Amino acid sequence: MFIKKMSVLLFTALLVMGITGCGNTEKDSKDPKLLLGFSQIGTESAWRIGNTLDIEQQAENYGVGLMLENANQKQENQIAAIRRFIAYKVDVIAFSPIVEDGWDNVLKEAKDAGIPVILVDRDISTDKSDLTTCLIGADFYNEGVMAGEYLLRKADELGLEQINIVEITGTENSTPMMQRQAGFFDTIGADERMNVLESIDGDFLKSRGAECMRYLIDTYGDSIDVVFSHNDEMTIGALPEIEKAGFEPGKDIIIISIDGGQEAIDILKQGKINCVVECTPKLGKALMETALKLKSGEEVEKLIHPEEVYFSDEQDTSQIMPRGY
Ligand code: GZL
Repeated sequence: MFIKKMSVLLFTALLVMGITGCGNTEKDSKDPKLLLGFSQIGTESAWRIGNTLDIEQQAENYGVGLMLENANQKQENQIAAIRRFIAYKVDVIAFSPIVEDGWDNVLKEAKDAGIPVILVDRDISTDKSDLTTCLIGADFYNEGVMAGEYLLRKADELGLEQINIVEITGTENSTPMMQRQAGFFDTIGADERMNVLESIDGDFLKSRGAECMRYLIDTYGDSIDVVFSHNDEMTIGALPEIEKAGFEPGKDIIIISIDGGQEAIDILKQGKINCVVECTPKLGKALMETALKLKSGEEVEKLIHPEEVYFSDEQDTSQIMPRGY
C-alpha cells in the first residue's frame, strides 16, 4: 500500500513538473522568439482555411509561438479568446474581426495590459488610433472596383442596353462586405445601363449562397443578367440553383465572384464563372514580420495591403497558376 501511494505521488509530481515546466532547469532551446495570440473567425470558406494554414506555416517559418483560436463565426468567442491571450500575457495579439463594431472594451483591456494588437484581414470601426498598431489586409474597395470595371467591359462587349444585377453580399457590417459593395457600386453607378434588382446577405457561406440564389430566381426569374457575389463560397453554392432553373451560368447569367480559390478558378476555366477577383489569404508572412518588429520595439506600417489581380474570360485562363487555397 505504501509503495502504491508513493508511485501515485511520484507520478503526480512528474505530471506537474511537465505541465508547468518547472522541472526544466535549462531554457528550452526551442523557445519561440515571441508568443502571438491569434483569434481566427472560423472555417466558413476555402479562403479562411487557406488563411489559417498560411498563418500557421509562417509562424513555424519565423519561429513564432502561435496560440490560434477558432471563433466559429461568433464575435463573443473572439472577445473571449482575446481576454485569454491577455491573461496568458502573450507578446502580441492579432485577430480578424468578424464585424467592424463591438471591440472597444476588449481592446482597451489589451492596451491596459501593454499588449500590442494587429488587425488581420478585416478592419474595425472603433477609433483605433491608440488601440491597434496596424491593419494587414486586402484593399476590399479595389476588389469591388475590379469587379465593376469587368462588368462595364462585359456590357460593352455584349452590347447590352439594360443590365439587371443581383448582389449576394458577405457578412453584414464586415469590412469586405461594405467595401466590396462600395467599390462595385461606385464603379457602375453612373452607367445608366446598370440596374440593381436586389442585394441579399449570404454571410460568406455556401449554404446561404444557394438559399439566396433560389430566392432571387423565384423572385426575378429570367430578368437576372448578372450575379455579383462577394465570395467564391457563396458563388459555388449559387451555381447549381441557376442550373436547376434551366439557365447556363457564365452564358445566360454573368457570374462575378471574389476570393480566387482553386475551385472557383477551375469553374472559371469551365466557363461557368466569368470573372474572379483575387483576395489573397496569404497574410501570414506580413503578420509574423510585423509582430516581430513590435516585439523588438520597431515602428510598423499602419496599413499593409497585398497586391491583388483579377482573372476573367477575357484572358487565357489555362495560364492561371495553381492557387494554393
Ligand atoms: C476577405 C475575407 C472574406 C473572404 C471570405 O479578406 O475576410 O472572409 O472573402 C471569408 O471568403 O469568409
